[in-house]
Amino acid sequence: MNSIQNDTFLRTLKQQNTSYTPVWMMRQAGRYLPEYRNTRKNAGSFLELCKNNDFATEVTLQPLDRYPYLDASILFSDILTIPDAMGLGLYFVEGEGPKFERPLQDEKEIQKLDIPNVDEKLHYVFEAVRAIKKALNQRVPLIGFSGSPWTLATYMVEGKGGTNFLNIKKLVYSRPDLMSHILKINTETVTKYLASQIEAGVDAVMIFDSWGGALAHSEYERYSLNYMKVIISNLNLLGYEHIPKIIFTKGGGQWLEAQAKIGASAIGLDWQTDIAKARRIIGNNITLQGNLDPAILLSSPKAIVAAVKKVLDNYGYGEGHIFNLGHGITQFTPPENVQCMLETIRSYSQKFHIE
Ligand code: 1CP
Repeated sequence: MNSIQNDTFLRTLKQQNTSYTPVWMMRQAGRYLPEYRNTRKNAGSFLELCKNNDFATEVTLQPLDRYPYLDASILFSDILTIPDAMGLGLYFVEGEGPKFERPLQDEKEIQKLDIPNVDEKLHYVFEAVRAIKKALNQRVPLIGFSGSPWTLATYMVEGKGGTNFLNIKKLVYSRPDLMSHILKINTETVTKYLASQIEAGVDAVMIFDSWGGALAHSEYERYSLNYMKVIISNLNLLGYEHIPKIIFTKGGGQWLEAQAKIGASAIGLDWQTDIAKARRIIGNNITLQGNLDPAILLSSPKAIVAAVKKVLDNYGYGEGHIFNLGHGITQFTPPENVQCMLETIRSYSQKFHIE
């Protein structure tokens, strides 16, 4: 049962025929949009935007209202809602990004870490999904998401973003037992979190492994990929085989063979990865999502048109490509440059879909 009006994104996740390449952008609701900054001011804080259904719905729909050529929406929330629900105390300092009041700093705290009551502590997320689905009125699909167990752990141990990951890597190399305790708890929690988002109505889920690329080559599968694999298997066992699952490891372009084996419907690529080579490695049974450098959107329409065409040319003919940025859109992006990117994708991509 799928009565979504624009199902191009969902069809591409199943490698089915479409007449153009669908697109959405990581962080498409955010600070580059004046209407977002305005709503955020009214809400008072970022967390209030996430916790209040009306605000979360408003900002989720803002990019879709501005850009009719977007083919998917993404739940407005954050990956850090999970450690917050675990009691770590998420807060934001203006201009400094997210922080935790109680990061995991010693063995005792790590041993005490437990799976939270997701439906109770994160009910505001599932309510937001229901409210957004209603407001979307089947225009485009809604993507639900979570951080990967490893990426969540980086924030839980480091206590904030923007570090060089030395605390967590010390734990990896000196106390793998404690590391695996955290990752197992995160895996159970993420499974439950995504299952409840699906029950609330999301049409696809994405696991953001934003910091998987911080791991050494020899440690990526053990500390990040394998736990994403467990989440996908768990969701399938719970009866959600039909829900497409996207994984994205930032800095993960050298591990594509391994990523292709965990049962994901799509693999996200950052801008450092060659999408043509990725397609040769992965084949045509898994969709690729990406991978324009978000910094190109700071340049001129001429440069943007050329760069967008290059990504589409490099993927080449046939189905199975969802256009996206290689990471989140930056807050300094002029909104009209996004329009230029979207128009180019819509017009130029059609030739790649003629049977
Ligand atoms: O208004 C503000 O000041 C808040 C900025 C902001 C926004 C708009 C944060 C804080 N989170 C979000 C929303 C958000 N975060 C979305 C929703 C909507 C959308 O895409 O349109 C999503 C999917 C996320 C996911 C997220 N949060 C990730 C994974 C994706 C990625 O970018 O790698 C990560 C790593 C976070 C942590 C986080 N939350 C916020 C910030 C600034 C950060 C990054 C912190 C760091 O530097 O490590």
